[in-house]
This record gives sequence, structure tokens and C-alpha cells, in this order.
Amino acid sequence: MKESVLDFVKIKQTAETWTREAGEYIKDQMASSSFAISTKANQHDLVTDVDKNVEAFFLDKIKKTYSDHRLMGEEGSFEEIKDLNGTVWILDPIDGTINFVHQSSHFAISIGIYQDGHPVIGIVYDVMNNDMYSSLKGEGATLNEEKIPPIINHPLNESILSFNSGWMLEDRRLERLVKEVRGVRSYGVAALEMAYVAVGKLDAYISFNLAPWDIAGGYALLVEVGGKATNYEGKPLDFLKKDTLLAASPSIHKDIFHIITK
Ligand code: 2AM
Ligand code: CA
Ligand code: CA
Ligand code: CA
Repeated sequence: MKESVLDFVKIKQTAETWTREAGEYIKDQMASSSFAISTKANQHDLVTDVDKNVEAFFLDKIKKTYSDHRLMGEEGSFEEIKDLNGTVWILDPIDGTINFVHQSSHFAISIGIYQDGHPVIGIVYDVMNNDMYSSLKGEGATLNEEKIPPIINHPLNESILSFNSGWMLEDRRLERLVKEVRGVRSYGVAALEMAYVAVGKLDAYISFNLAPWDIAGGYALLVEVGGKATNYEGKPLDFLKKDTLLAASPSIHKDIFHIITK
């Protein structure tokens, strides 16, 4: 079944309601501090029972409510997804798990709802600040129901970038960039950093290793405000594999690209 625009208005409301419900669950769990924490690939890569339970919550809700939709989630649901045909929810149940575990702030629930590989709905929910960033294709993006204005193209010397410090060890050209901008930040939560680019708190976000669930929600938001996101080589994003990311206002995207390729 192919959804209409009106169907997607309803789906967005439903997704936001589930997201707030999941946010309450996360806060309850954080308050009780009783969840189990384990490492995945290495010490940088944590997962908790809470991440897994939030994904299971969405999987159950989606199956019961939208039986023809599919879910690609970080904590296992991705194994089922080999293509993006039809309506696919791309979910990161907790983006910024290290922040969740160590800082009790700066983590988000991220959802991109894609139709045949194209973004239709974006949701990035900053749980502790109760900030709901959301978007619907062609209708723009909002932060807590307030319309987000079109993205501003600041000059490079007035821009704020964000990337994790370790990426400078991977590509020394980032040092050149650091010298030319106004400031560099590092939040460790890709979905929220993309939302920050959408609202103009940041002018660019760079990462060298992200999965579709890290970026699907933020990308949907960003395109609705006129932002640009590609991989670090300037190629279109592929929501079926891990890749690099350069998300920015259009002019900063161009400026950064110029610096890293010269
Ligand atoms: P996560 O918290 O959902 O794992 C941290 O810089 C950002 O990169 C977070 O959005 C984090 O998502 C993401 N990320 C992707 N792969 C990662 C990895 N292998 N280790 C740590 N963070 C990773
Ligand atoms: Ca993870
Ligand atoms: Ca993530
Ligand atoms: Ca995650």
C-alpha cells in the first residue's frame, strides 16, 4: 500500500507520540540506574538494555499499527533490511549512548521514515531537554511545533563546526579547517548534531563512520530547511551502508569541500 500525504501527517503524529513515550521510559530507567551496560565492538561502542528495549518497543508498535512498514534499527532490526522499498522506519533508539551512560544528557531518539529510499519524516528527540525536532517532506521542519527558518549561510570565518577530536588523527586536513573557523565543538550525538545544523547552532557536522540510523532522522530535517548532506567525498548518502558524513549549510558545505580537497 502506498501512503498519501494525509497518511504521513498521521504517521508523524503517531511517531512523535511513541517517541515521547519512549523518552519517558528512558528517563525512568536513568533515574533507577538499574540497567545493564555492555560494550559492542570496542570501548567507544556501548549498548544498554534501555537501547534494546526502546527498539523492541518501536518494533512492536510498528508491527501492530503499520503491518506493511519495516524497521531498520541499530540494535538488531537492521538484519532484516536489504533494500529500502516501501515505507521503512530507520531508528536509532538511543543516539549518543556514551552520553546517556556517562553524562545523563545529550542523547536522542532518532527516526527517519523513508519511502522507496527517500526521506518523508524526520524526528530527533532530545530526551533530557524535551526538545522535539521534526519534519515532513514539503512541509518544512519544526522545533517544539515552531517552524525552523531556512538555514543561514554564514561565512566560514564565522562558522562553528562539530566533529569528534579523533577524526583529526584520521585526516590532518581537518587541522586547516579548525584554523579557519570561529570554533569547534564535539557533542558525540550525530542525530542531534545534524539537528543543530538544521537550526543554525552549528554550521557543519563531520563524521567518518556513521550508520544509516545515525543520520536518517537528521538528514530528513536538514533537507527541509535547505541544508546539504553528502559523504566526505561529496557523494549522495546511501541509507543501506556505513559511510562518512559532511552535513552543513550549502555554502559551508562548499567551503569545507574546497579546503579538504585542495
Ligand atoms: P551511538 O551512540 O548510537 O552508538 C558519537 O560520536 C556518535 O557516533 C554517536 O551518534 C554514535 O551513535 C555514533 N557512532 C556510530 N558508530 C559508532 C561507534 N562504533 N562507536 C561510537 N560511536 C559511534
Ligand atoms: Ca551504538
Ligand atoms: Ca547512533
Ligand atoms: Ca544508538
